[in-house]
Parts: sequence; C-alpha cells; structure tokens
Amino acid sequence: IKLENALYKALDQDELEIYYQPQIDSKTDTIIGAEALLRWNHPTEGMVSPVNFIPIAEETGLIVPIGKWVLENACKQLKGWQQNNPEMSVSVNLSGRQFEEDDLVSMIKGILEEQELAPEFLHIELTENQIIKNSKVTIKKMKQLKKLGVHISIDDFGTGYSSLGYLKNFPIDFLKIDRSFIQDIITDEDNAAITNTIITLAKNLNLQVIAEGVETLEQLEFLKSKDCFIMQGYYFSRPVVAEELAKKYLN
Ligand code: G
Ligand code: G
Ligand code: NA
Ligand code: MN
Repeated sequence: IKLENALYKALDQDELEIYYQPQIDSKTDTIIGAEALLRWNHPTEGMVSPVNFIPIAEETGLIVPIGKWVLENACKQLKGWQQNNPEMSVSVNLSGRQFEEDDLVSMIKGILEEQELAPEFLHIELTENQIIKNSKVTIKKMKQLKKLGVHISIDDFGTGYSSLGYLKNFPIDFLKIDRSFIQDIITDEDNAAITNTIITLAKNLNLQVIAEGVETLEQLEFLKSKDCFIMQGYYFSRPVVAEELAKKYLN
C-alpha cells in the first residue's frame, strides 16, 4: 500500500523519468532508434528500478496512466530528435495490462497525430508472456496497431512460454534476442546455437532481428558474422538521459 501510494504521487509530482538506450546499426555504425526505459527518481529511495515498481503498477492498474505518460513523452522526445534525424525511431515497452484498455489503439493514434509522427517510427515492445496472458484481446489490438502502421517487437525473445507456432499469429516486425543468450555467446556453444537459430528464424519469417545486451567487441563481431546487425547494449551505451544520447549519437 505504501509503495502504491508513493507511485501514485510519483506521476503527479514529476518523479518519473525516461532514460533512452541507443539501438545501433553496426553495419553503418549509426543510430537507428532508442528504447525508452522508465526510471523512478524517488525522493528518499533514489532511483528505483522498473523491475521493482512495474509489477505493482500492473497489479494496481497504475500502469495505464503511467504507460500513457511514457508514450506521450517518448513520442514528444522523438519529434524533437527527428528535426535533424528524420529516420530515428523510439521503442516503448508496454504491459499486457495496457492491452486490456478499450482505448489503447485510439490513445496511441491520438499521440502520434498530436506529435505529427509517422506511425512506423513508434515501436511497441511486448514480451511473449505478456501476449499469451490475454492472447485473444492482445493479438487483436496488436493487429490494429500494425494496421495503424506502428511497428511491433517481441522483447526478450526465446525466454517466454509461447510455442513457435504462435509466432505466425503475432503481427510483428522485430524479434529482440534476449540478453541472457548474448551474454555468453562466445563461451557457451548452446547459447551461440540458440542465437544463430533465432537469427535464421527471423530471416525466414521476414522479420528484423535485434540483439540485446551486447557488451563486448567479440559479441558484436560474432553477431555480425551471423548477419545480425542491429544491436543494443552497454558496448554502445547504457540507458542515458535524452540529452546525453543526443550529444553522443545525434546531429
Ligand atoms: O532499464 P531496466 O533494465 O531497468 O528495465 C527493467 C525492465 O523494466 C525491462 O524488462 C523493461 O522492459 C521494463 N520497463 C522499462 N520501462 C518500462 C515501461 O515504460 N513500461 C513497461 N511496461 N516496462 C518497462
Ligand atoms: O526487458 P528489457 O529488454 O526491456 O530490459 C532492458 C534492460 O536491459 C534495461 O534495464 C537495461 O538497462 C538492460 N540492459 C541493456 N543493455 C544491457 C547490457 O548490455 N547488459 C546488461 N547486463 N543489461 C543491459
Ligand atoms: Na524492452
Ligand atoms: Mn529485452
């Protein structure tokens, strides 16, 4: 209850902040987008990780207004970046809980219109498990979003409980290889094989693939050799405030 009340106030009192992690095309060594990652700058606890407060936000339903706030602010930020970098995109994580709201699609459409953004530059990230929890409703809205032109990514791919057959029901554009596989692709043959298989799967299904959690040059070179070029991870940058990302990567 205590944390719930504090979280409720956080939204009101500007304690929430969005960090951004660059997504790099390692073929051209240029930024193609950024993932928005929510932070709670708690007045006494300091920075609280979303791992600790997203579950409470989901249980209480607070994820709905918080998620809307993230979408609005990430899209506003993207509009600013696009003034000089018109091909830049932004990825926003959504919870399955947000797909239970009847107005999710019209809300997103409204935000895109207000910012005058082409929908393709907004990428929605969802995990397999978030989709499966309420699959009928969620897939229906995913299809509506896709029709609107928004791009959809499956986050943490390979760690969920969905079957591969499910993939063909998902209207998706990107698979994000979970960082647990990338972590030891160099030393663990099994994780290298899984990563390789996901890259091939994506290619055969005509999906783009993104490697998460790239931390070393060896991992980068391995991924490149397997034809996976879009990457995210500490090797390039940790999640940072918008100004810092712009200073390092944008015009
Ligand atoms: O950035 P970090 O590693 O702390 O993120 C931890 C987890 O929190 C990740 O799984 C990420 O997907 C999730 N997360 C970050 N920001 C958001 C958000 O705005 N909405 C939702 N639903 N999850 C988020
Ligand atoms: O579940 P999701 O993929 O949205 O989680 C993203 C989380 O991964 C963020 O909390 C981010 O801080 C973290 N992250 C991003 N890049 C790296 C990395 O290279 N190494 C590690 N250990 N974590 C990372
Ligand atoms: Na994510
Ligand atoms: Mn992920």
